[in-house]
Amino acid sequence: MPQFSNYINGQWVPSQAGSTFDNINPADQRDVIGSFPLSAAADVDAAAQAAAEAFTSWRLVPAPKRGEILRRAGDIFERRKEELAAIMTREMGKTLTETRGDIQEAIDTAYYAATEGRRLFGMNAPSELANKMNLSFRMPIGVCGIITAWNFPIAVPSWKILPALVCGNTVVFKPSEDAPHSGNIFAEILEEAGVPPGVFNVVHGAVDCGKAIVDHPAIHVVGFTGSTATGKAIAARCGELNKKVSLEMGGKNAQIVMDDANLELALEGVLWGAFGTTGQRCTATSRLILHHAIHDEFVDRLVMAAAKLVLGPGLTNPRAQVGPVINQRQLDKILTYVDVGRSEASLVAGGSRATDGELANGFFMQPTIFTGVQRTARIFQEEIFGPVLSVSVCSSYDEAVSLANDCAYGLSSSIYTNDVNAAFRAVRDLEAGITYVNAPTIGAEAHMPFGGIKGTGNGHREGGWTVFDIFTEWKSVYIDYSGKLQRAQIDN
Ligand code: UN1
Repeated sequence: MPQFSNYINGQWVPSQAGSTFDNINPADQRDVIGSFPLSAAADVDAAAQAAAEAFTSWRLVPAPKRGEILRRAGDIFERRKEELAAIMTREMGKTLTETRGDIQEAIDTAYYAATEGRRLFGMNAPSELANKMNLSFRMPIGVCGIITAWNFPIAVPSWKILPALVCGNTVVFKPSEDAPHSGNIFAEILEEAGVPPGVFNVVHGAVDCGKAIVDHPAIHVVGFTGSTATGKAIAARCGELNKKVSLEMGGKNAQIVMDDANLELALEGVLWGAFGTTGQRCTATSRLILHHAIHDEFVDRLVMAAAKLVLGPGLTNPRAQVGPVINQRQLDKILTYVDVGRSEASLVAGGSRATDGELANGFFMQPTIFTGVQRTARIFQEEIFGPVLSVSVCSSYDEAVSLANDCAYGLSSSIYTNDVNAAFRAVRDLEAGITYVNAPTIGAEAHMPFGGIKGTGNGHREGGWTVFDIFTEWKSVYIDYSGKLQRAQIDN
């Protein structure tokens, strides 16, 4: 079986204790991709020390030069796209079309970060005193600890790592233990692009490894994507340690369909939003709020269309639209929620594991739909992270928005309507970091702010121009060219 390594200070090394974990293909458990280091605090320490040492020189490389390296990384992601898409599909299950899209987000992010090397704009302001100049600059912070989930193994790390690097920071990255191979390819690509040893490090492992990253005194910023429970624990610890932390956590995203909507479009949208990526996106559509006038017809069409979705292994079945869920634990969790749903609402599609033919050895789950879901139901309120859609009925715009907002999360949201007034009101009223009009809840673009409110985030936004606020600190600079002591404010 192939043995994979950590990437520390430009070297491929095993964990110091020699412990490992296996990475398996969720579409076929018999297919073991390889064993990866189960790293502990000592490994994180080696990576953090290398990153701290590398920071002393990387921060001095002009930002446009750092940007050039990231542009080359974008080119290499492009060149290795097909190979990397296959690696990603094999280890985490989504279809090749989707893993190509995942890499495309990294390419877009790399090119954006590359050009940001020539911006990273500071600001200036007039001084209140004569012959004095006030400037402000974005400064790198130091070593960033990046901890991510398995569902976007290249895109989501790229949203954090590439902006962090262009700002002059160095990185210790812990990929998800369900998608570690993609993390190693990330390192190979950055190395080939010219990122110097120690600037980017990969440490594989599980909870202990993540905790060691959060705790390490040389790591000053933590960027996390994953569950709300883990994110809150990280935030609490970062509070104690006074570290900057950016969190992207759960979602329970609603698509509203009003009675005047283009139903064909809304149907396509919800199929993609709810069952694309097997429902395993933080932006996935997990609630559908239907106006009562179109409810029955829409549900009929949705149930028929969901039954036609082709489940299959993305690597070997080019017709596959819905891959497996990530692992046994997640499959069990989804099935438990289906049981909960049966007691709360009506199951109208799916509800079971799928095991026919080529699905027999994978963690496949039928696209599942519940109707009559009340706002108090657990399947209305709690993130399931699988191909399970909860349908609720509303009788007005106000009720639709009240249902959509009656939730602990606030990542993405969507409304299908042809009423321009309702569309604009929804943009104003939906409590979420992202609102789509006549488009599904998934599909954020890399150059726009990405993140959520309420239980989803802690006030930061990745993507676009806003991510640079996470990975820099402002420095204010005063230059006095009067040749005398000038006192500010009340000192005068
Ligand atoms: C995620 O699920 O963590 O907007 C990210 C989207 C994708 C990113 C999802 N571009 O659906």
